[in-house]
Amino acid sequence: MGQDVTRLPRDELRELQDERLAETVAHAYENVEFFRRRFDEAGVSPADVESIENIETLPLTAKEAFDDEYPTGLFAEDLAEVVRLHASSGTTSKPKLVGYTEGDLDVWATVIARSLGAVGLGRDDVLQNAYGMGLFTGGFGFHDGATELGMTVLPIGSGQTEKHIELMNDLESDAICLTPSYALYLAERAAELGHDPANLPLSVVLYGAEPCTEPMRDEIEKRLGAMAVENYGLSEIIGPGVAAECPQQDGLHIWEDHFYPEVIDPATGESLDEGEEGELVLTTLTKEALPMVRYRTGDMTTLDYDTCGCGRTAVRMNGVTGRTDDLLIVRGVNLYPSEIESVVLEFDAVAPHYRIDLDREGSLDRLELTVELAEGFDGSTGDLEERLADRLQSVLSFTPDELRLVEPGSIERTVVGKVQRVYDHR
Ligand code: DLL
Repeated sequence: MGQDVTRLPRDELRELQDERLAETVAHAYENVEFFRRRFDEAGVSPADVESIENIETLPLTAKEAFDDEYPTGLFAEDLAEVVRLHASSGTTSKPKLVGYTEGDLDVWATVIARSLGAVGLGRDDVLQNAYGMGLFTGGFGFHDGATELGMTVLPIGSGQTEKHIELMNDLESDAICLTPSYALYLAERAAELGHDPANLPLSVVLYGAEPCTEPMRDEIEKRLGAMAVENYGLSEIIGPGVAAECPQQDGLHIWEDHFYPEVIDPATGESLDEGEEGELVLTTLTKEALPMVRYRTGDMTTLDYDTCGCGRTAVRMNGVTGRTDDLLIVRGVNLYPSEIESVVLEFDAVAPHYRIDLDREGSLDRLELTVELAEGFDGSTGDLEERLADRLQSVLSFTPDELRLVEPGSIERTVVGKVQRVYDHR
């Protein structure tokens, strides 16, 4: 077996990245008019980019590029070379259309296989894929990666909860990949059907595609009686497979031989140091159909370059704490929904289901927080409301204008696609 690239001494990895960055920049410049124009405007020619040291001379790429260049203006290969398209649904804009060559699909399968292998999965294991099999990158991404690893894959997809539970029991499936909100729903549904969710055969739950705080992860582990590990990625870069947790559960390893990460201050675009929280910026190092240079993901995180407890040298990103566009500014207080989630889930008396509604009353913002009570709660709701409000005030210096505790099961569950917890009616 060749050397494991995720454990390379960092200077050796850097040499590989230097080489691949230069190739990517040349490829993007020669084949994508958008990049040629942007690099010319910034006064950088591909010949100037010899190593990662030069990366900051390159312009950042904003999400709007996908809209401006829709449908395939960002592609560096003809459609004849492109063997697959996926899309991420933009809520306000056109879908972001992303293309893959045969080579890109190989890379994708490699990085997902690596992510699955990092948690000990392999040929002898059965994976249930609960991500949507379609234009969304989650389903096909995991399918191809698990196949590459030689796992036995069940492409059930999203929304077929009973089928998942039935087949899981019959086949003694070891692992499932799904969104964190669907993981909780699966546990709930299994209980309704008379199973003890903690006794389902799963040993690994791979969750991703949505934010998930640590207390939410703890809930998933407790309810499903399995280790829950996080996966991260985005369509514009490749899909899932950009970064994955190992069993240390201490940050997600970015597969840096394919994706080069930076963290910037989202307001100024300045690069931040290791450990400082900011917006994750990614550059693809091996993509053919859709090379991306310094792409602003909109996801907030920090990077940690210390060698992980698992021995891998690959940099780790923290779980995404929020998106730059998730930031709620309510009466001058800056809040991320994830911060509210972390406080709410400290309370055993509530279930991990909540929603945030924002309204405007006159010139004032109004935030209403609705939280579900835990099954079997028989205490005083007035008292619980007060304790929740006090805790939010002391941790976040913020009290919702209205805090509502509702019966278990009354907040709608998301069975297909990504959960929405914030409703901005302003
Ligand atoms: O969600 C790819 C994916 C599929 C990742 C399955 C992991 C598992 P998009 O639909 O393009 O791709 O959405 C990408 O989702 O920029 C983040 O804001 C969010 N996201 C993805 N993974 C995580 C995560 C897929 N682990 C956008 N934690 C990203 C928080 C995540 N947010």
